[in-house]
Amino acid sequence: MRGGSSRGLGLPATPDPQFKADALAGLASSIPAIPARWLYDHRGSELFEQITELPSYYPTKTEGALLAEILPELATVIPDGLAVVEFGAGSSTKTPPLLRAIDPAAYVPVDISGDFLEQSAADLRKVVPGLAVLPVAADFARPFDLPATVDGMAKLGFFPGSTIGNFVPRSATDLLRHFRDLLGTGALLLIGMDRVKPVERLVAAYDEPEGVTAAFNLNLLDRINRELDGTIPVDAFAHEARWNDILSRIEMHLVATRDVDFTVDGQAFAFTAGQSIHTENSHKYGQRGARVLLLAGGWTPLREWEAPGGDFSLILAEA
Ligand code: AVI
Repeated sequence: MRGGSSRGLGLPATPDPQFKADALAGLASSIPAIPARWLYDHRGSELFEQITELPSYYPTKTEGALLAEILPELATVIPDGLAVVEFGAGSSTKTPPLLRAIDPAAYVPVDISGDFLEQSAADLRKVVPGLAVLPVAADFARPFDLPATVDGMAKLGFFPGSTIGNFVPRSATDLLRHFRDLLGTGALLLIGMDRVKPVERLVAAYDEPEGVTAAFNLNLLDRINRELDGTIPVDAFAHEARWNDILSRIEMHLVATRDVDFTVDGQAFAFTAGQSIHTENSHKYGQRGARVLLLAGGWTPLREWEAPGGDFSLILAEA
């Protein structure tokens, strides 16, 4: 769930009002929780890129290898000359091979982070000459318009990385419906979904010895201190990755290691040792569950490709 705003050192002139509202309400809640989109300031986005390279974080590498393997087949099932719309494009490295294989007329990367977007659009124009690259700086989960140039073109939505897993199922179906409304009836969607697997592997992917995921999670507290005038003693919180079996998801938490008092934007908070702030969900799907989620979101699965051992899947669906 890439999102939020990244802004340099010190207090920004105007803190993001939604970040402030989410952080204050989330910390005051009886079950403290802050939406995962706020993990992705500039530092958080850098740390996430590092996470994707970690040996135990399998999703990015597994999906990349699977995509490379199925490109020739994808090229036969996806028509040429359509507009590819990538949701949360970031600094995606998966896209150039896909674009070369399916030969679209236009590519529309959509990302909230203007920095990443402009850089990757410029890189892409060099590696796929002749392709119309039409970046859109927007939060893909909220309403936005596609560039007029792609009006009338058939569309392929591309939503890799298992980012759908960062939405609770009800929001995930809303998001899929929003993609359907945006892309239109008859559009295609290629989506990456992470699968349920042994708990030890799941937890190891989100709490590794290198400590990068811990830094990614704890950066949220630094961000609150920096942008919302907080006094949170960051060293009094520890990263924890928990498997929630009934909800089929990895949860990231920041757990207080001692009793702490702090303020955020002048508001006082007290946490007791062991109390946690829930910061992210990463849902994992079984084969049938993934298909049902797509159907509930208005997409009919057409083809599915599985990584070895059923670790990850790429599904092509039609609106
Ligand atoms: C972006 N998203 C798919 C990642 C995931 O696996 O849920 C975010 C992440 N959080 C911790 N590690 C990776």
